[in-house]
Amino acid sequence: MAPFVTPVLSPAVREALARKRPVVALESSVLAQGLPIPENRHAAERMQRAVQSGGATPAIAAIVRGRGTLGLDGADLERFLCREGVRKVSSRDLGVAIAEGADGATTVAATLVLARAAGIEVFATGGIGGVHRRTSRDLERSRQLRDESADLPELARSRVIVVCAGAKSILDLPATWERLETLGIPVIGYRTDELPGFFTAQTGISLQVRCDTASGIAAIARSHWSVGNGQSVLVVQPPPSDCAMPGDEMQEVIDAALVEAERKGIEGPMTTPFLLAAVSRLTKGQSLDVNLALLESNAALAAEIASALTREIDGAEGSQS
Ligand code: PSU
Ligand code: MN
Repeated sequence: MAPFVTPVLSPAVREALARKRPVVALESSVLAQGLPIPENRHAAERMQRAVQSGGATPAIAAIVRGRGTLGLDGADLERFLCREGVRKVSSRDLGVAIAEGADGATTVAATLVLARAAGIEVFATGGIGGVHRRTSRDLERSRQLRDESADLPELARSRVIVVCAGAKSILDLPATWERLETLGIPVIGYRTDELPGFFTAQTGISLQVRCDTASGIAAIARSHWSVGNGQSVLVVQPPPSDCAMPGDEMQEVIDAALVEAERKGIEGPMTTPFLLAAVSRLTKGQSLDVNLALLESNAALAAEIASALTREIDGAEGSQS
């Protein structure tokens, strides 16, 4: 078997990890595929600043010219923000991108693989991928077939706390919710009792666990892993209330985007980026404001949780000595 190669770390990330200081992983697919130019740059700046303000070190994950990297910055980050020749990389694409020496923007799934390899325990993103809605093409081919993100199985094997705003209603939310349960992935509502739907706080899906403090979330994650569980702990936070969109308005837009995707025969990895772009066009950019605001607030919460986790370790070490 080929030797295990750990990701390349930026000096800041390397130092923080060596000193056991809080680090928050960030994905790059949202920058290179999920958001348009120039909002992708604003997102990178706002997320990294929010992590730093929370006392943690941001670590953007990516495949940089074939090397798994945590702490994408400088000229490399610029290339990703200009999006030229940067492919979308999910977990199964990692090996191909590395072998080909390519630039690859990592999805939640691929970011989890890199975070795991580097020992990073907290990750902030916008929305996770999930079970897509069944299209009429799916029905034509087979009753069983439908698109399902690799984010879900990867969440099921990564001991990482993932902070997000739920999943977008471009997905089949009830099916996604059920799959999270099947996979044994705890979902904790941060200051909410309802699963958020990314642009909106309301989806009508009731959560079973709510926790209003970062230290409480850190404690739940430690307990979850203490019995030998290997799944992520998913923390869901509603979008900031001053810019969240009404659920019914969003539904119309999403339905229109789905019709357009079907008509154009969009499928596979192009589906998520296509739907995101269509939603932003149909809301005349309003969805982008929410998107940036929630990315920032998720990054801030992740930094708080990462700090609480390191305090727990400090506390445990302190009590042993
Ligand atoms: N959801 C969003 N914005 C995004 C994505 C999802 O609101 O940018 C991206 C993430 O990188 C996620 C990926 O991991 O899309 C899921 O893609 P797929 O469904 O092809 O697995
Ligand atoms: Mn897919």
